Amino acid sequence: MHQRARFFEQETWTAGVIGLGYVGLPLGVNAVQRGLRVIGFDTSADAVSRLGRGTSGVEDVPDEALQAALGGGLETTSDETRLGEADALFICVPSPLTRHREPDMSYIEAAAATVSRVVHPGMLVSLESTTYPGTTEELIAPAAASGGFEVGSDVFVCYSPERVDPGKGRPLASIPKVVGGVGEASSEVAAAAYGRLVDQVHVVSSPATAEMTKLLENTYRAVNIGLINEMAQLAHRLDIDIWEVVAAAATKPFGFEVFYPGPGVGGHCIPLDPQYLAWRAKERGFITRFIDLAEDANRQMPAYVADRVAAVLSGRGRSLLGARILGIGLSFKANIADDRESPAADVLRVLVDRGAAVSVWDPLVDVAGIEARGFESVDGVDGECDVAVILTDHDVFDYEAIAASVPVVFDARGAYARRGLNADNVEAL
Ligand code: SAJ
Repeated sequence: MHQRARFFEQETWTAGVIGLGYVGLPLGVNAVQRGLRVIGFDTSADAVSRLGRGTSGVEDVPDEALQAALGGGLETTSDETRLGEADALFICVPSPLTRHREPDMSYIEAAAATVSRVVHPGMLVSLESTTYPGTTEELIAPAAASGGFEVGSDVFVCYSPERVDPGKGRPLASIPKVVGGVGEASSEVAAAAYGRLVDQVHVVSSPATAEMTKLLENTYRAVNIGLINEMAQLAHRLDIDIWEVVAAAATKPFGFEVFYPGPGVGGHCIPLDPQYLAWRAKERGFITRFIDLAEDANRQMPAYVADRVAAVLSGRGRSLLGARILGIGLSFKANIADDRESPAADVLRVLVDRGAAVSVWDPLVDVAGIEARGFESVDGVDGECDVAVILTDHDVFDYEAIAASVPVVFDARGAYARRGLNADNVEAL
């Protein structure tokens, strides 16, 4: 075994985490729980001081877990020079899209610049942010090599995609980790380091293979969600209940994974990640038709849901113009508070643009977040609405009480069908 791999396997080393968001913070807290020292770095001084006071702000890291980590070896800082004390750096920064839906590499580039300033002999540098194949070799390896170091002997570089499933409370250490190093030695060193963080490490032959692995995982989801959204529209046209069809198909014990139709695709992964692959493919003159088709299918769902709501109202002699609509659920998926890239917000904006008066009830999203989007926030069914629209099916809602309190419900999430609930004033996607 490479002597540096043995160090990571056997010694108590220091991890440096760049980016303390929904990926970096869980990684840092987990590393402390696994007996390591952690220097958590973020460019946001506010985030650093909030975390230093023991307030997580990240759904999957309870304040208590953060506070225990702070007492057990986690330090948070906005002073990047502190990262020079780390034996391994884990880059967990955002990889969003620009306004033109192209990769915004500014965060990864900034992290690479930090690496070039703090890297020292023996350091492992791992990129975890979702990105197009080639990023680690083209951006991270040169940064780690700056100062004349050689990757694979003086320093070690790999890519290891983050795998989080927000809101499910799945322990990070239980999620297998894919690792691809720049050369054999980097793979060995990275596998040893990650072997201290998670229970199962799967080594692949290159960083690009690992980068592509992550994009396959999330493109698979985007394409299958696009498929079921198209199937839902077809089923409605054929007067077939798609929720009944999905429940029936789900009885197949092999060869079928359940995906549900909905008002669109939100979050900071599924709507964005496939575009990183599509962009790199286009650079190589390859058109990723499935990615483009899924993007079309998913991005037109908010308008489709608004059309269905308009049809429900016109069936009751009402038009959207002046209709009072209660949007139930704002976050981008059930049982979490995160409303970033939320399709629920897209549906509500279409309804407002078409003349409806909209209020929003989501007990998981703070009122300020709802009002910042220009929606009135309510804390229940006030009975005054013409239609209630289920946009995010949190478990906390009493769906039977909702149906009993409003004239009609449009259920864009199959909340009633999936809970075996019946109400004759509920229409579903
Ligand atoms: N959605 C549907 N129908 C489905 C599944 C999801 O409409 O059948 C919608 C959701 O409502 C949501 C969006 O798609 O708006 C994304 O849903 P998601 O379940 O993929 O949730 P994320 O983005 O928080 O987490 C995903 C991870 N989820 C799962 O593996 C279940 C995974 O794809 C990645 O580990 C993670 O993004 C990431 O960070 O890349």
